[in-house]
Amino acid sequence: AGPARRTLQRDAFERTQRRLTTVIGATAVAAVADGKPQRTVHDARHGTDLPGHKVRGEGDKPGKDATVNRAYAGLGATFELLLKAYRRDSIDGDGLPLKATVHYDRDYNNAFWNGEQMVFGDGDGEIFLDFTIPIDVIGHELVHGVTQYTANLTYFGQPGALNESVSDVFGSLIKQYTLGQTAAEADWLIGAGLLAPRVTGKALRSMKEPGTAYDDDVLGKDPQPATMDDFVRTGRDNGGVHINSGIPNHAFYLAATALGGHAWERAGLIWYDVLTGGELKQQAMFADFATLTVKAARERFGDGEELDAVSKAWEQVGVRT
Ligand code: ASN
Ligand code: ZN
Repeated sequence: AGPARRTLQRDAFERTQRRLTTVIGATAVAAVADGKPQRTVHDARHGTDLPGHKVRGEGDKPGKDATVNRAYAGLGATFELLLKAYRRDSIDGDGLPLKATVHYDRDYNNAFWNGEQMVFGDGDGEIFLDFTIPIDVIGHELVHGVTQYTANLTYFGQPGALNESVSDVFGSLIKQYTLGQTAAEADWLIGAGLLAPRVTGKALRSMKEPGTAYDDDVLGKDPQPATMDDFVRTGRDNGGVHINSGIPNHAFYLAATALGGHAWERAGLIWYDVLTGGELKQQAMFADFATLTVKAARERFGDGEELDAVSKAWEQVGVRT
């Protein structure tokens, strides 16, 4: 078999072992994957040019800037969960170098994946603090990259809320994996530690109790529903992508806690199978996603407690499978 055919025959595991790393002239040099990330962190120095000035590369020792060090560690934790739990070699499954820019703009109250890299604001200190503080937020943003390379869920309405939810699910799993927590031990919050002291709240979102993350004069009340009875129809926020994500988030929480143990091992694997399995359409609705998780649970674990937990979880949030 020639190189092209061998490329086609590589399975996901082999891709993590062997990948193209450099092209010198016309010569492609294959290198054995080392199971390590290739991280670079840049500093925008409060400007908006990307990627900005490189301040830390892979293997470099920690520097003085805690924001840079947190970003570097968060990229590493995300890489590690993907590799160890799902045998995925980086965001694209093929060793994509992980790039992050910190200190983006001034008082910038967000973090995002721009299609190529991570960008973190420092927050304004009034509502939000530094967006590199919660490791689940770092993971959330990077998982937008995984979704982009796999199911590529359309960022509007229900498919958009699924896109958001997948980022919350794996963002939370990255935190749980890093802390070695079981489903029972996890806080199931997204963005704990991000809210400024004067804001009344605990986090950006709660997968355990959507709608209870904050209730504040400035931010208002957490608008997330936990079940379809409270589904929000709105044109804002791309059709409520950060609002209705509470429903699939809660379904994952229910399935994972019913199963117990490490959530990334069974519930997480089922969700990962759906995200990357090729059957999830870009325009998938909650019911489509739910049906595929039931199918994935059966294919992965047979007719057992995983299937039961996943089916019951969707039923509890009012999504028919
Ligand atoms: N932090 C936001 C998110 O990941 C930014 C965005 O892309 N809307 O959902
Ligand atoms: Zn997001």
